Amino acid sequence: MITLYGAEPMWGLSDPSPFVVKTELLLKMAGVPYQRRWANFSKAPKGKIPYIEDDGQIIPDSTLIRFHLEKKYGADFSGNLPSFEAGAFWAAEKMCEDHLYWINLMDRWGNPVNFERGPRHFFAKAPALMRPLIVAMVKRQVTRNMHGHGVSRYSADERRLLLERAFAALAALLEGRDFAGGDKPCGADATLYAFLASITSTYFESEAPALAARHPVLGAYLSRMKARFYPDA
Ligand SMILES: N[C@@H](CCC(=O)N[C@@H](CS)C(=O)NCC(=O)O)C(=O)O
Repeated sequence: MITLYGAEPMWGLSDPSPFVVKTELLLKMAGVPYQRRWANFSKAPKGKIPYIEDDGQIIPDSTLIRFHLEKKYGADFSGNLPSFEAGAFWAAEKMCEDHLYWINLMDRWGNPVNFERGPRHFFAKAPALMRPLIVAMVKRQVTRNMHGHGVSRYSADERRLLLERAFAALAALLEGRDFAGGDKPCGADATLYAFLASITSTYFESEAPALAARHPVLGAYLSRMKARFYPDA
């Protein structure tokens, strides 16, 4: 039994980390039994979540986990897409992970109301005396990361423009198909769903849900994926 390390369902999502949700979907698609546990960051080989434990082997990183499932379990996430589509969807996955993700992070950590509503709860189990220090330290690190990535150097208006383009790109790719994989989901769907569901969550104060709603194809896609993979949620 594979153990998937992340957090737990919260904010209307299966996990606050879209990378964990992506990995959970890959496990579901591969049909490999798994259980979920809270991560211990000090045991995460890359200091990030998700990581999995498979028969004593620890594998970090959602994409490396995908490769592991392909290699060890023969999972086929390709959807047999023609090479142009496969390339376009791979690029879209990376846009979700390395671009949309950061705008989403900015929404959650950079907006004080959202921070109180969401990320603040990550620290609930920290010792009360140390908690303010730990919160300040982690916030400083996340702020540094967002500056290093560059997302926080954009104004809110600039981020909105980027988001509009990203949603338009995803809508164009999904137009006329039920899933990235065509009539059945493929690996790209794990990523597209995870990051779209996260950034369009109405749990937080954000313009993203309204911007995404301009593309009905995105809402329909999210509903289809949810019905398929989280029918009880
Ligand atoms: N490339 C990694 C990215 C994972 C990632 O960024 N996870 C975030 C949570 S959403 C994390 O653990 N951040 C902690 C950190 O950056 O120190 C993957 O695909 O799994």
